[in-house]
Amino acid sequence: MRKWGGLIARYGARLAISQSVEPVTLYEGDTPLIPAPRLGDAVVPGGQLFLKYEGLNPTGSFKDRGMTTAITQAVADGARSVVCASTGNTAASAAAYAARAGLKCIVLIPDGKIALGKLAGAVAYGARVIAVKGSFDDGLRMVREASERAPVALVNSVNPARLQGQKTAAWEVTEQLGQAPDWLCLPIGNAGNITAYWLGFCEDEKGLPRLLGAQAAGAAPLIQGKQIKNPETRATAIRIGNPARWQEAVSALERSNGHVLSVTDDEIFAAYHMTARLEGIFCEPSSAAGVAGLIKSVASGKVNPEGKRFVCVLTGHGLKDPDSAVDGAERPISIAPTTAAFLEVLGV
Ligand code: AN7
Repeated sequence: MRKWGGLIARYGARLAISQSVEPVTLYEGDTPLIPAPRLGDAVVPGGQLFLKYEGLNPTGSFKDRGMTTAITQAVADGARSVVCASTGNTAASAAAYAARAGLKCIVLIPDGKIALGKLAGAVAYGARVIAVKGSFDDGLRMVREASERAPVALVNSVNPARLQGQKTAAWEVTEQLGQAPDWLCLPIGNAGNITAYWLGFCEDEKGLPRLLGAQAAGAAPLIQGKQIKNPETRATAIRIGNPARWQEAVSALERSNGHVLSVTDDEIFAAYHMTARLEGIFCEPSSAAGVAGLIKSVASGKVNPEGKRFVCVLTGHGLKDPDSAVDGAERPISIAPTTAAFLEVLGV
């Protein structure tokens, strides 16, 4: 029987965190890299497309990779409480790992701007959830300042232990594909994940992909070259106007000879539906931003797909955001409980 004990058990000293305590783990990581031939035909003709399905982590997003290391480090440091600001997934993940470790968890979310499945997670795992009348960026400023004055550990990706866990996704991609892909495509919000992937690929020394980063058009500080005061997008996970790891992201994009662009909400949702309907893989809208960015880059000629291998990172599960899935979709028709009524629907 193959044993999986989570990321810290697997990678040990390759993760620069304290090794002095038992890992706090929910057996995160080891997510599948799924070939996507039908989506690939549509998106990268002449190339090959794979989806790294991070929605299959224990709380439904890639955040669990960084949370096993951040919460383990917090325990090693003697913390009793952890805090974060979050557009939702970090909150749910922090809440789960804090519960696992017996720590208190307090999360700040932007009031009214978080998907239902993420709020449900944070509440279910017993976090104290506080809604801020402002953006994620306001929340992050508040927890940064508060964690300097109060005895609480900050577990946002400004915490270096987070990147230590998240970089493992790059190692898995290279191992699963047999080599690094030509392009790795992902959404950019607070820019922790792109920073962590680049760190992982560089440390691994098994080849470097070019990075393709996508931001939502209404929350695209990297493309506009300035902070966005009131970021707006229906992809609420990446509704961020002042990314904490902005400089690291810019540097990773440059060094990888990558490409960064913005995609509209309509483009994000088109990619979201294509991924689900062509491959049966349901991700949340923000995750589809990476796919949308790839579609747009191929269409504009920035990326030539011929003979190339592409990995799109699907950062979160579609069930995180049920409203986005059903909004605007046709409602199920309602019929009498008879076979005759059903046959009529079938047109027989
Ligand atoms: C599904 O949970 O920032 O660029 O507070 O949930 O590393 O921020 C989430 C971000 C992409 C962007 N996809 O990653 C939070 C939060 C999903 C996300 C991102 C997020 P980063």
